[in-house]
Amino acid sequence: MKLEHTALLLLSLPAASLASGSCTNPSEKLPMCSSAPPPSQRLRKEVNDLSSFEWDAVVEAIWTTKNTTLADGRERYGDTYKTYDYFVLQHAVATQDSRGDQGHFSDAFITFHAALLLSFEQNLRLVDPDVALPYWAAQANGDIYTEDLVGSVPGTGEGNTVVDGAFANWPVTTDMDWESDWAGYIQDVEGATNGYSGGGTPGSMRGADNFLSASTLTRFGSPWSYSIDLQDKCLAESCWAEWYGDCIEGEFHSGAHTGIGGDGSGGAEGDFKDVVTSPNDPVFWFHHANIDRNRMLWTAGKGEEDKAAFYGYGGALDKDACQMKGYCPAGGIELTDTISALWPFDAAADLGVETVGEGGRWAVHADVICALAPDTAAYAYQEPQQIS
Ligand SMILES: *[C@@H]1O[C@H](CO)[C@@H](O)[C@H](O)[C@H]1NC(C)=O
Ligand SMILES: [Cu+2]
Repeated sequence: MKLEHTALLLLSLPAASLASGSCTNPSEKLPMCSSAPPPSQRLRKEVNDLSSFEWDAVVEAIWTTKNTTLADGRERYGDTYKTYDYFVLQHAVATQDSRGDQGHFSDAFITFHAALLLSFEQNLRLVDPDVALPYWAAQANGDIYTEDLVGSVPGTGEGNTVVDGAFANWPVTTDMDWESDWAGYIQDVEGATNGYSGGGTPGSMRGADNFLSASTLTRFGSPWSYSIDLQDKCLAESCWAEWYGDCIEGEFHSGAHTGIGGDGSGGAEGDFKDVVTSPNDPVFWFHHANIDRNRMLWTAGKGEEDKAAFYGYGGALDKDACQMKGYCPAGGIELTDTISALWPFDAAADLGVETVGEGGRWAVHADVICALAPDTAAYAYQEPQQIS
């Protein structure tokens, strides 16, 4: 079954009415983790709050991961260095798991993306230890589509390619050799096979249904922002299913992808709209960091009882969060399951956390809720200073 970001906008589920302080975890009982608070937390700031020096450092580090090969990067930055495309494909494989999407349209959306962002940020910090991933609060008075920031939407180059901004002419890989360069990252997972090996045009690092063939970042859509009321509404939601399924999905998350990415002709989707490879557009990181910030804000507002119930994270039993009834993946999204096991996160090396998962290596969903909590993560979000 193919799900698109668009499809989700059309859905509106009836809001379940659970009183606050009453989240239960329907999938399993787990002891709450005992992660110690970190000695200090680096600050993830709103893009408009970075000094130009800080923003330039972020941009430079992102470009460096795009431009530096795996071999050169390992030599310069150490054995855990990854190229930018590694993260694009880790995301792609999550979406094409034979059990169903391991990163979208279920409770696992938040945990998968929080892990992906942290791994990406840690990789940037190998290149430049002073950077932290910024977020984009996406309010109308915080315009990001500028020459200084992420450039125009729609793209103003030929075929709506993005030719201005910090990521002007950003390369999207169109000569990928999946078998020789990437297939080796796929793990053996019982009951799961990988369905990703490339895009709609041969060699393209895009989704199989996307016939966009441009070799640089393309945006067909229009500027997108949300009203702060939407954020407030989400923060007031009770438990995981209501918060994610009824509030964060739809306008908040998919609205940006669909609105900015847009559609071209002949089956071409803008890069940010392609649910398989949307990290091809660097705005991905800033948008998803804002969603992760909302996770932090929302959980910080909850009591100990809800925390002990993992805020009602319900995995496959959480039919409200599995937006399309009957869509839930056939496995992989319970608290103690490895996050996107076909191409997983190494808890220590990629995320800097200890996992409660079996075997002690791959991060599980519970780790995000425990070890990447407001008081346990190595990072925290600074509230927006410039925009409201
Ligand atoms: C990366 O390569 C692009 C050309 O594709 C170039 O414009 C940019 O300056 C390079 N940046 C870094 C940090 O290597
Ligand atoms: Cu995604």
